[in-house]
Amino acid sequence: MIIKTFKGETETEVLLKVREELGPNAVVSSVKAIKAKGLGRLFKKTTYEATASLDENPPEVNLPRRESMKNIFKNNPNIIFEEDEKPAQDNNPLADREALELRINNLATMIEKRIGEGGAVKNAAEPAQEGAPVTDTADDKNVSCIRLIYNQLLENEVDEKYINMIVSEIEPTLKKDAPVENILSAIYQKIVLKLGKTEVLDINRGKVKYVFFVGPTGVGKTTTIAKLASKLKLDKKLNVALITADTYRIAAVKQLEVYANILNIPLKVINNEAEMEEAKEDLAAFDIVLIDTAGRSHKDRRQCDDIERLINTIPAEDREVFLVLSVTTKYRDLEAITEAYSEISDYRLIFTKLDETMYLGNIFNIKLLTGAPLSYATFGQGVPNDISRIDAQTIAKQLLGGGD
Ligand SMILES: Nc1nc2c(ncn2[C@@H]2O[C@H](COP(=O)(O)OP(=O)(O)O)[C@@H](O)[C@H]2O)c(=O)[nH]1
Ligand SMILES: [Mg+2]
Repeated sequence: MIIKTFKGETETEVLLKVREELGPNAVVSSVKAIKAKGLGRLFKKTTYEATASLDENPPEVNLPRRESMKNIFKNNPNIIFEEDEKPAQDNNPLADREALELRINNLATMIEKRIGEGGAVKNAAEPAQEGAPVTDTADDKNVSCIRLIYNQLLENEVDEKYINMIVSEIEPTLKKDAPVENILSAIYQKIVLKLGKTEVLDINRGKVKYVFFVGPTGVGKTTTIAKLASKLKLDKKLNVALITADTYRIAAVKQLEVYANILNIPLKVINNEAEMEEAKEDLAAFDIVLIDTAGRSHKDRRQCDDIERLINTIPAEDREVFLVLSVTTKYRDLEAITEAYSEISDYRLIFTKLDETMYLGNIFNIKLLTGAPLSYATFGQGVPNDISRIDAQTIAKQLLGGGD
């Protein structure tokens, strides 16, 4: 059992420190306001102190491999917002040559080992067609290497049509008997380029102010809003407000209310576009407003129209829209969902629940299907830390099986 005291200037700050250091299983036993004593009290602010404990041997809930996915994303270099001070993230997603080469070499070693074990050759051996020319062994090696990578991508749930697309794009560029590294590198680079540049929230003052989160129920919209609101308020010291249009379930409003209270930021509940206009007036002085929507059935066209109308109360240049999807949803269902949201223009993609699967193919599939920019990945229920910018190289490496 770990027992620790945490100090901070506000109650929220202290509670977030507890969360950050001890994680979501921490139990807070007390929070005290500490008033400065003597003459100092005239100048010093009240501070807060919380005592929290954590049982280090809780019942096992996470599969070890799940935990590793979480670690992979936690360790990503992470700029969560576009800002004035920092240079925008490198435009060339393949810029970091050294890191790239290291990754390719590791993957190539793995693949060479598998080819050595004969697994690939067996996989690649298709029933010989009658009269087909006997391919030479050099070609065989290219084919078996590609076949192995093909299977790897398939296993990671990349849709077959996209694997075929990649393979057909790189095949003509390969020399006979190409080294495994070259084939792998070509595929890796294709994947990274197709994943494209990640686009996160731009918090340059005076830019986007209204940020909508849309998507099916239960994917993690509200939790994601809480994570971002917390970072915007506590790390970036911005004036954040929340709006929820998810009034269909009382619990949904309550859930956001809890976060609004912890963060000490206003929450407006709206039932229609007229109330949205009112909320806009009330929140005119805020830097950024995050808007939660109901995860209505994408099977109901009318409900999607509602969301569209709500979004259109804000001029395009003042808003950003994020479509939130869970990476654990089946690709066929994701196809139907994105189809239903296709009328909503210019959205970016957030993928949630990366901690619940080892197979990230959907991120690639949906990126190619929609053409929308990728933005955030979330990998746990922890507010605010289980979120990061999607890193194309990390995803590409995972898809090629470099995670283990
Ligand atoms: N494992 C996991 N659970 C998450 C993640 N994001 C949200 N959740 C959980 O998913 C459930 C639904 O989240 P919620 O934010 O209410 O979804 P919403 O209906 O889209 O607003 C809650 O139990 C969240 O704690 C994530 O990244 N990983
Ligand atoms: Mg919600």
